Amino acid sequence: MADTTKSGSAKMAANERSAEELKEKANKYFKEKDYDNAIKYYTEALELNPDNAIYYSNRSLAYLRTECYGYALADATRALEIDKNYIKGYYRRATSNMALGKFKAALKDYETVVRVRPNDKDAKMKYQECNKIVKQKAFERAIASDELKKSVVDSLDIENMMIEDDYTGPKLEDGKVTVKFMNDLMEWFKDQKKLHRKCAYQILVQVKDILSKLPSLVEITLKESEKITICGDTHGQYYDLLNIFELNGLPSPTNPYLFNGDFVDRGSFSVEVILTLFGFKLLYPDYFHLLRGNHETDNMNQMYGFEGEVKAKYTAQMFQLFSEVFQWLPLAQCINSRVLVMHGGLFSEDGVTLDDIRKIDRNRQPPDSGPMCDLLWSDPQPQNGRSISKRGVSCQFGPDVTERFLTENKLQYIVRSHEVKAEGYEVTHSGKCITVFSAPNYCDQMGNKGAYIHLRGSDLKPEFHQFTAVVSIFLVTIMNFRICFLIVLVCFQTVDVLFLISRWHSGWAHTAQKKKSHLHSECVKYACFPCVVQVSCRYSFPLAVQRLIGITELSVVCDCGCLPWPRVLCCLG
Ligand SMILES: [Mn+2]
Repeated sequence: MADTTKSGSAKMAANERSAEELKEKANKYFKEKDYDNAIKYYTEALELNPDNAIYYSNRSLAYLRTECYGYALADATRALEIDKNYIKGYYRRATSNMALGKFKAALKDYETVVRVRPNDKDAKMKYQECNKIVKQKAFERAIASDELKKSVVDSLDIENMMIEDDYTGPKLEDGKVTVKFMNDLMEWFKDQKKLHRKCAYQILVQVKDILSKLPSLVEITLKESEKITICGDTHGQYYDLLNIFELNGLPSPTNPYLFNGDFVDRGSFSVEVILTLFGFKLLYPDYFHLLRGNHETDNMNQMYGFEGEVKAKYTAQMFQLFSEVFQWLPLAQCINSRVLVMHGGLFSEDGVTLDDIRKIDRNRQPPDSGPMCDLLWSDPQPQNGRSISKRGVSCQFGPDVTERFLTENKLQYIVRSHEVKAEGYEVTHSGKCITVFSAPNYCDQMGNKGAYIHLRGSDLKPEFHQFTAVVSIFLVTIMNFRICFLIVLVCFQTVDVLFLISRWHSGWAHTAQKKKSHLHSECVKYACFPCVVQVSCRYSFPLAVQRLIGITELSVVCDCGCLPWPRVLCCLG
């Protein structure tokens, strides 16, 4: 008996040692930003030593980096179950909750940290930032009920908006989108010029009208000889969108398209992407189709850049109108009663029918659960059954779930988007669940291909076409903003000197300097170069100076929570 205990504890000690080695290995991968391998080795370490809070906390951070917020939250929670005094665990859990938009839960964790470490200034700052958001949300909710049903459209006087004489860009012809307008618009946007706000409003009002007349489930029929192109996420990558049209031809009645959601956020040219897509919707309402993605929602737009971009390029009021239009985007599309297309995937429960989709009252922000949420958020998984979502929203569904759904609804297969794939597409569930993603080199760093699918009326067989990223936003931006760059850089240098001079007395310089120290190099990973400059500026300049040199709102991605959450925006002046 004594012997077995002894060898048992010896084995445990050996396990702990090898677990430590695995953790070290994982940490190394993490440092190299190879998060998938980091997760792999943290997981192996946890198999050997499942009661180590640090391993869970580290894996949680790796999950945060890969945006698997559901898993990150679970790991942080587990770390705290093991060791409730583990401060990092609270930080991780708070960050996960922030990312999931659960600000109250995050606040509670920051509260704990502040209580335990009353002298930790960093914790205090995060607590205050979070508290501000919670209060702001409460305020928004309080005023929201009064404004219910009131549309921005009612408060606009588009007819009487003046187009200044010096505006040489495209204009709608007699208030209508034409082929010429679309061609001019794409050229105009290509040169990074701004469409006049009157034209933007005209497009939005008209497209809202068209979309609101569509059912939540759009059904189309392709004749034998006809073909449709299905594209996945485009995420504000305007030059890649133009490349799709270059490779596959411009939209037309003989070249119909379906764009499967996530047009905006992340990329710097979301306004250009969405206005171009809306323009084509107006031009060919029956041959150009748009479905809603999880990023055509207020929460996502607030966190991932679109709201900031619209405010910078136009106004907050215009963002409100975008939001109204997004709420009318259909949720799914059925082709020849055989192929079902949606952004996310299938449902958290069996038994959902096409009729249930038709009946969804979609003119709203998606709820936290239920069919509407699932259509926008779920992901397929290789194993049978369902599991909790890595994202922390909706679920993951297995091949058996897909099979049952297809049989019950007499369908052949589903096409969805929502996940970046190295090849731009992926065929899973024995060919019954297809993913298509059309944002190559996603976030300027994933190195993935983009793809689109051709579907012909004759056989409905998916035909995949891949493409690579045209030109990095980095280069385009450098070319177009090089002068602004220099100015900003010079200003930045100057301010740094100013810091030195004014350190002894200036209040704002002190605060700014302190904040600056929270800028981690990691934070700028989603930002392109001008953003990096802006990020620095945001921390260095008082607001008035920021406005003066035309820096717009910008925050950064940071797991350490140095800012509540990213509003990445590349926009100088
Ligand atoms: Mn998505």
